[in-house]
Amino acid sequence: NDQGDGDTGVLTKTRSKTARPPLYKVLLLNDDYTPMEFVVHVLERFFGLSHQQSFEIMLTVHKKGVAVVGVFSHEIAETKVTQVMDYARRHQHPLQCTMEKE
Ligand code: TYC
Repeated sequence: NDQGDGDTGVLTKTRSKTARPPLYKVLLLNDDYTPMEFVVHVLERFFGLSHQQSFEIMLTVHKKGVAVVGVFSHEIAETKVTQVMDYARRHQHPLQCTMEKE
C-alpha cells in the first residue's frame, strides 16, 4: 500500500480497489400533527414508492418515531430532504426529514 517515490524517500498511498461514493440514509421523523395521508402521499410523490410500501413506512415512523425511507448519494439525498421539507412547509405540516451517512 505504501509505495516508494523514486529517491525522495516520500511514501505515497495507493489504492488497488475502486472507492465507492458514501451513501446517505434519508430518514422520516414522527410528529403529532402531520396527517397520515399526507405522509403517505409524500412517500409516493418524492420516493416513487407504491401506496402499500408508503403506508407501511408511514406506520413504522408513527409507531417507532423514525424510519429509513431510502439510501442515496449525497446529492440525491439532499434533494429529497429539501423537496420533502419544502412541500411539508408549503402545506403547513411540521413533518421532518433528515439525512445521515450510512
Ligand atoms: N403521528 C402522525 C399522526 O398521528 C402521523 C405521522 C406519521 C406523522 C409519520 C409524521 O413521519 C410521520 N397523525
